[in-house]
Amino acid sequence: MQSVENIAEIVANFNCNADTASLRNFGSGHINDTYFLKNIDAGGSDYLLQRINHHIFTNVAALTDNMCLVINHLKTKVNPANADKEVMTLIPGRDGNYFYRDKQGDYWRLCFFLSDTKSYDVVKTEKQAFEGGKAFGKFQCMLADLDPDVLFEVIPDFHNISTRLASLQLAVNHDMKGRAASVKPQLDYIAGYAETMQYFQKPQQQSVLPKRVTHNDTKFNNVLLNSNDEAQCVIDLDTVMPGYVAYDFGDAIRTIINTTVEDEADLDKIQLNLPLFNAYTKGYLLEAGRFLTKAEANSLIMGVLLLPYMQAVRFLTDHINGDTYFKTNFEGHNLQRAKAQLRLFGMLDANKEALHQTIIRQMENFGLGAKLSV
Ligand code: GN1
Ligand code: MG
Repeated sequence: MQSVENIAEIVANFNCNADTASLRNFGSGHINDTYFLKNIDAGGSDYLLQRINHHIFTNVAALTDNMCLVINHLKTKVNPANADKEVMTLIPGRDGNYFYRDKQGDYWRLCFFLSDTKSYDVVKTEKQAFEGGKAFGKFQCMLADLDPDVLFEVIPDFHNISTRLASLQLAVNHDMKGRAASVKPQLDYIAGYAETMQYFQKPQQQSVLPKRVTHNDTKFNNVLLNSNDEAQCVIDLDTVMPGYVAYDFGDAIRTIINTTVEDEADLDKIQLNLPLFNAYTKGYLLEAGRFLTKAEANSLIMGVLLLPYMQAVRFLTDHINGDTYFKTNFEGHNLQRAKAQLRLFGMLDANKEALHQTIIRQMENFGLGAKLSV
């Protein structure tokens, strides 16, 4: 485990009852470091401690303001009796801030751990997928009346594929590690779809698609299900900022429809699980159908294609740059991730008509076609 030598200093700065001896690694994030801490009092709530990667999240104060705004808004929308179970709760530091900067310059936050919850890297059942869809749909729905302009853009152009492609080209031009030539097949493949994938950057789309408060990291493991596999809480609010709903739909589908993990080495194991796609879409539209416009509903399929494509571009860029952004477990990990995401993208692209029809059919099942505002 990566040691936290100054754990006593950090914990002393939060109003908490954490047992520092119980510290252990938690979760599988690629950016922040997350730790679990037990409560000293048996029966008291346990904690999650996170070191916020301030090389990537360069304005931790503004990011924290975003999180607080969103958390407070969500807590007004859920049943007050369950608010602390359905919405994450940040614990203030002794100075009243919801983060603490230690003597080494690292940034930390603490929140309550939600007991009896589960998260899944790979979805197994239609119930899990349906509940995940409901959770992310409800999340968007509860935030639909929050003005996105009040939120700080935590990472500018986060889901702007034009910018991501430009960063890939820059990495190739610099070729710091001499890796560009060996990934020519992947670069050529990406280039072949560059024009089509810039759909959300086109003025005709931007003029009809509303910017909303979106999560921007809707991997399935960012929704906590309870012990009965029912949706309980959406977590990882670092990247909550203005965006298009199709980004969140697409990123969730990227992890749900894939029969295997994001970084699968054996590309033939990557298959599309269509019943899970159907179930997620059903759960999502059940909630998001309350506010989606017709243009947004029609754009969902482009999100499904874009997110794995963009993820491949990002992983490949990091591989060429020498693995400076995403945490890696072995040499070539980012390349393996990029190849897996490209295989997934290819399969989604080949099935896009059928997937789009599924979305339309689900909308009609709920009578949403008529209800959608234009
Ligand atoms: C990163 O750290 P984690 O796993 O929550 C990344 C996401 C990617 C994801 C890929 C700030 O999220 O954008 O989709 O890895 N977060 C950031 O698994 O770049
Ligand atoms: Mg994240």
